[in-house]
Amino acid sequence: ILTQSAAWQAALEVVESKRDTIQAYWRADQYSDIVVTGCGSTYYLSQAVAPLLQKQLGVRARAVPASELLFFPETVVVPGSHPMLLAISRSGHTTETIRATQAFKRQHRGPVITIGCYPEAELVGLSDLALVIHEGQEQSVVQTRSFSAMLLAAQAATALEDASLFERMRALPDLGEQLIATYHDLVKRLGEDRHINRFYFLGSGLQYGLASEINLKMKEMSLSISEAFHFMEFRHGPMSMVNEQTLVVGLLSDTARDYELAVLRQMRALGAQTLALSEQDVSAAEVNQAIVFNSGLPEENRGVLYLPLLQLMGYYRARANGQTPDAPHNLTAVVVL
Ligand code: F1P
Repeated sequence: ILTQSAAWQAALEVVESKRDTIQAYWRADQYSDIVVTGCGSTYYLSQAVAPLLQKQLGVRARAVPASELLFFPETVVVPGSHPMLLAISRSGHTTETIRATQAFKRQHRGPVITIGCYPEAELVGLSDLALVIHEGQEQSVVQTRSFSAMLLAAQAATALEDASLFERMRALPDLGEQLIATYHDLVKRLGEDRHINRFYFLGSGLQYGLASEINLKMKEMSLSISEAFHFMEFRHGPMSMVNEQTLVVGLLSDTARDYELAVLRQMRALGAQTLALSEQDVSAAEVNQAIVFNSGLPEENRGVLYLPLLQLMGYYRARANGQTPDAPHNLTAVVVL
């Protein structure tokens, strides 16, 4: 978790080295829409990347778990359409992702782009274009630095049209390190607070997939009760679970920030502790705690900043519970059928 800025640097370099090829794919008129797929963490990454592609490229994009694409392709691909596939997998060996990609290639003529961390992976061999971030490799079963490096690759790839924006993204590795230095104690304290016994992670738009992934980190590392919701959806039922032993974490967007802060205020009034992650300052009257980025980057490009501190919170919670975060209950690094 603490070494991921090196992987972010590498992700930016990989994207830059393939600049022309990536832009050629984005401009291509050979596809009608984009299907984004993966399993587990990389499905949640797909949930973060699909809305980004749709927003930035102006083409319909949808995230589905690889198993759904494999077993129920007719619920994903519209007959007569010519989709492009973006398959994401840290290992490049997960069975559902491989089989879904093979089936996609048999059934459709659209290009296959992949994002991963292992150059020799089977998935790379199935790709027309592979973005491989070797530096994203990690020994832990749960995905942490691999996830953020692959997310950054996707965000950087959609920023290539705007040279000055891409340049500004080069500040992200340093910003990430500064954030960890500033807020490490805060997330350690929250993670170790045994008074808290349920965690909710709220994110909307581009942040929903990130909230889902951080919820998964908390679950797999520490076996805590943890769930992710869209901000406003939380008020339609799930908030019945809120009490004084709840931590509600909000990954604030740029566009719906006022509504999102209102949800956090409401949960605080119901007794929850609240933590906001935000580009701009948040007053202490709004939330109990805030992590402020001050990156100067729009949410389309700063997604990685939401991750390391919340991954750390899951790590400290796991340690406080007596678990080994690198060896989670019932899990293996690669799931093969
Ligand atoms: C997908 C994945 C991981 C999860 C676990 C099992 O792997 O579901 O997200 O943490 O290790 O595999 P991959 O296809 O991204 O390698």
